[in-house]
Amino acid sequence: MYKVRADFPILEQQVYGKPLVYLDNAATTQKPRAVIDAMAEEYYTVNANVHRGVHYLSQRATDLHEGSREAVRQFIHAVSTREIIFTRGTTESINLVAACFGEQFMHEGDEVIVSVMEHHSNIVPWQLLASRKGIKLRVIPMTDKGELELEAYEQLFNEHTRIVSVAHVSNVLGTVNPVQRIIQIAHAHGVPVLIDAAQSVPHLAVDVQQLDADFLAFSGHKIYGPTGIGVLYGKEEWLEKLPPYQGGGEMIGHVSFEHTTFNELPFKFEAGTPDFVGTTGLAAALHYVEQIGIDEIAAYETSLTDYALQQLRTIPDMRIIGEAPERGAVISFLVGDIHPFDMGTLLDRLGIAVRTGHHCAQPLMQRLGIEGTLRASFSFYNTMEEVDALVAAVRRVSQMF
Ligand code: C6P
Repeated sequence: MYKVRADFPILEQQVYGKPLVYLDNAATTQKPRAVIDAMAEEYYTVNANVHRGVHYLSQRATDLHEGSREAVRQFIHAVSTREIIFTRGTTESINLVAACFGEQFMHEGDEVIVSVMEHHSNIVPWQLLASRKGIKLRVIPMTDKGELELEAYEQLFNEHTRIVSVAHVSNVLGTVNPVQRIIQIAHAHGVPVLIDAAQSVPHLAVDVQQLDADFLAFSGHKIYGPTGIGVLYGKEEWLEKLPPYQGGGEMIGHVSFEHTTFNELPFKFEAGTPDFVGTTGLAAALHYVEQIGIDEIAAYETSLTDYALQQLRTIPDMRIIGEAPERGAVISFLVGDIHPFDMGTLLDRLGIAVRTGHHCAQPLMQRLGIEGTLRASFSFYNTMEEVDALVAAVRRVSQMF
């Protein structure tokens, strides 16, 4: 795996005279040359607006853009490219479902089920809908180890339940939630499910058909692609029933002042000029990941995470936040009563980039009774030596307090 590091020039640098140890991959991943080059190449040689021109460059740009949609379809095993909507990222994808599904299928008193470990982007869009339409949020609780309580989840269903929206992998606890089971239970009640796959698609194989997910959202920048591009997968039967998200060019069939018709899927949900260079970058990133192999990535990152957990636990007063057995490449921790921000700032001076704070999951922090954590999150380009550097630095900093 170590040979891939050469593909990421940014990792070669030093910060404060120390080798950079980048362990903030859950926030965003670094970009391989293949992604940067594919985007630069498009700007240098192809750039033209898509779906609009009869001219050569526009047709080439359109082919690239639609080819990228096909690459996404293959990567998550969707049935059709009609089910792949390009968005700005996970946040916009979830907002789209909350707005459009909410508009069509939810009325005052109806309920959405989310979990206590959701990122704000899977809470606030539903709260906005609540303030517009008077719907209610119901919350799946979790154990102290950070596992969702499935019996309590089943109890939340009633005749008002319209949709379930849960994270596949927690960006704080690392817990891999049993989404297949969560979907089965929802479907047994006739309720569709949206999966927030921001932290799963980059790290483990995701097959929307096998999961039987109704909607699934992820971000390009967390899977080695560019910022500003993301995906909403939706089953065609659902997408057909939803109203458009935004109005503008691209999403229309015919416009007159008297009556406007809308474009077919997936364009109905893609108003305005799309980020067609971003989609090229995303496709290059997915191709890059496929070349390494998502199962190889999962296995390597698991060994890295297991090793890090084992080593971190040798530090006195270490508290790992999130002890679910099924976990991804994310470790949250606290040491004694050292404030995460203080520890994070000192780790930074030693070249170690981790995230500190509430990680956009304040209700989860409230459940845990803490204000925030330190969080190390891994990628396949991280090494065991970098884990050693993290552990040595945490030990050193904790001795200073
Ligand atoms: N979490 C983190 O450091 P966007 O910002 O749209 O690309 O992704 C939002 C999002 C949604 N769900 C989950 C589970 C996430 O982890 C994130 C992004 C980053 O944890 C930035 S706050």
